[in-house]
Amino acid sequence: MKARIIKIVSNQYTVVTAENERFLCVAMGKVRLQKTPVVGDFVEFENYQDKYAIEKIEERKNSMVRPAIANVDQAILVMSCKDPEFSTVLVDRLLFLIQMAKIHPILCVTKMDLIEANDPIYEQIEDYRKSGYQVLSCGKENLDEELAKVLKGKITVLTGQSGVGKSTLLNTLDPKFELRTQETSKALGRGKHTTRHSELHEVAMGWVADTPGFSSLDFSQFTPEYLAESILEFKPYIGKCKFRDCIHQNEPGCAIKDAVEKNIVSKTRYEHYLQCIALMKK
Ligand SMILES: Nc1nc2c(ncn2[C@@H]2O[C@H](COP(=O)(O)OP(=O)(O)OP(=O)(O)O)[C@@H](O)[C@H]2O)c(=O)[nH]1
Ligand SMILES: [Mg+2]
Ligand SMILES: [Zn+2]
Repeated sequence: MKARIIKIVSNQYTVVTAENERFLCVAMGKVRLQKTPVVGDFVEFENYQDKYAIEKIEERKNSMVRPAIANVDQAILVMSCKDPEFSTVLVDRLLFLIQMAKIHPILCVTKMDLIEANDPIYEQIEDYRKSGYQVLSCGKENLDEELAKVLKGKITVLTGQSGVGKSTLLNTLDPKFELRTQETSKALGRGKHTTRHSELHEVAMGWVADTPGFSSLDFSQFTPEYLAESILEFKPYIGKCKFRDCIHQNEPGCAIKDAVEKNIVSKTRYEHYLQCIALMKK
C-alpha cells in the first residue's frame, strides 16, 4: 500500500493513504539504512502479522534539512511586525534559503494589530509585493482570507523564528488543534522553541508542518551563482550580464545592478544578496 508519512515519533511512523486512512508503521532496518524516512515522504508499506512496516521510500521532489521534511509544495515564511521585531534582513535570508531549496515562498506578516497605520512595515510589504512575492497579513484572530486558499491541496511548511505566531495561525484556522503557543516569548529566552517535532497537520484541506523555527542560516555551502539564479526577481536578468561568470557585485555591464539602479529590482533585496554572498565559500 502507498501512503504519506505525516508524523514521526522515534521509530513510530503515522502514515495516511490517498483514501485518508491512517496506519501506524515501523521502518525496517534495510529501509532506514538507505535513507532516513522524514515527514512528507511517500512510502510503500506492508502488513506483517500484527504490525505494519515501511518497505520503500519514493524519490523525493525536494527536501529540507532543518526541519527535516520532504516533498514540500510551498513555505510560508512567518514574520511578526513586533515581538520579535520585523527584519527585512532576516526575511530576505530566509526567502533566499527557501528559494535555494527550490520551494515556493509566501510571506505572512503577523501581529498587524500591534502597529500603527503609518508604520514603515506597510512600505516594506509593498516592496515585497512589487518584487513578485505573495504577502499575507494577519492580526490577532483576524487572518488574511487568502491564507486558507493558499493552503488548500498543498503541503506547506510554516517557518520563521520562535515567537512570531506560527502555532497561533494554525490554532486560529482550526481551534481543534490547541497547539502549544508561548505564554510570553520573552520569558522563554532566545533559541528556545515551543514547537519541537515535525508533523503534518490537516488544515484548510491541505497539510501543514508547524516546524520549529529555522535554527540555521548557513550560506557557506552555496555559491553566489546558485543564489542569484534562485532569487525570484533576479531571474529575468540571469545570463544577460556582459560576463558569463558575473556574480553581480563589481562587474561592469551587470544586468542586475542595472535593474537595481533603474529601481526595477529592489535595492534592499540586492544589498541583502551582497551580504549573503560575503558569507559564502570563496
Ligand atoms: N498581538 C498578537 N499576538 C500574537 C499574534 N499571533 C501570535 N501572538 C502571540 O505571540 C506569542 C507567540 O506565538 P506562537 O504561536 O507560540 O509562536 P510560534 O511561531 O509558534 O513559536 P515557536 O513554536 O516557538 O516557533 C503568543 O503569546 C501569541 O499569543 C497576533 O497576531 N497578534
Ligand atoms: Mg509554535
Ligand atoms: Zn551581473
